[in-house]
Amino acid sequence: MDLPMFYNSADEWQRMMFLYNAAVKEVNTKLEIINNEYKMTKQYNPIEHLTSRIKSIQSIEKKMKRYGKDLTVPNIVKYINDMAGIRIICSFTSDIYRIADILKNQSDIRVLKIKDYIAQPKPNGYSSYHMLVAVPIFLTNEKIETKVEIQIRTIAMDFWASLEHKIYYKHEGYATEKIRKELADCAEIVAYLDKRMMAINDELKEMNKDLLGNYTEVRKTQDEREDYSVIFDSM
Ligand code: 0O2
Repeated sequence: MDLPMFYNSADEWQRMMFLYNAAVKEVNTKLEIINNEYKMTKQYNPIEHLTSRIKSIQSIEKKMKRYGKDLTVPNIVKYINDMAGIRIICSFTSDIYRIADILKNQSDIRVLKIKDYIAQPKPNGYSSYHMLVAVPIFLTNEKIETKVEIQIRTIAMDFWASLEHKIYYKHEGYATEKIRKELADCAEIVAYLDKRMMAINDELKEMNKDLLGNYTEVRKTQDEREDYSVIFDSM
């Protein structure tokens, strides 16, 4: 009789954590490559910074309780989508969709779910782009698709979310109606700020394009001059 590869829950737990850690590494590497390519080819980095984490046991317990499920490894794998989480912070909203599209187009990434809380913010004002993806983890003898939740947001959205997380999201019922209202107002300001910053950035890009256009013209005439000088010298 074949022995199951992982025959008790401690081993199952260890294997699960190993896979989620590997998945975070895989996606982090992909993102680093994308950002470096942008830096090399466009002198621009769409990713301001990124953080990653494996969900804490307290957070897992809380979520499983909320879902009314027993705390078992198969249940965690099945019901908790954000065991492996990566948060990407961008300067502009356009970068968010750019990064999301690049990831979606990678052949080894399978998109399982998209939640666009930017197009449709949550009633409390929460705004962020969530992608649930499966990435293949290649082991010695098998390939295991592992889920990673990728949250992509601007610096301003992140500022709002981390404050809201601290004062309300984790302690439902704790915040007063006034605080809730204040937060919703701030979320609107954040959305407005992001729009204005992106408009400034678009304007700068247009100006740069014009400048670069002129620069290319100057280079061309200089290059032509240099070419002539080579011809003249050799005559
Ligand atoms: P923590 O502490 O960040 O880990 P689903 O994935 O569809 O089964 P879930 O998990 O509710 O259901 O998915 P969703 O809506 O994508 O939210 C997942 C994560 O997004 C949360 O993880 C938060 O990190 C963040 N998030 C969602 N809504 C809010 C919000 O209103 N405010 C803030 N600040 N963050 C939010 P966790 O596990 O809930 O928390």
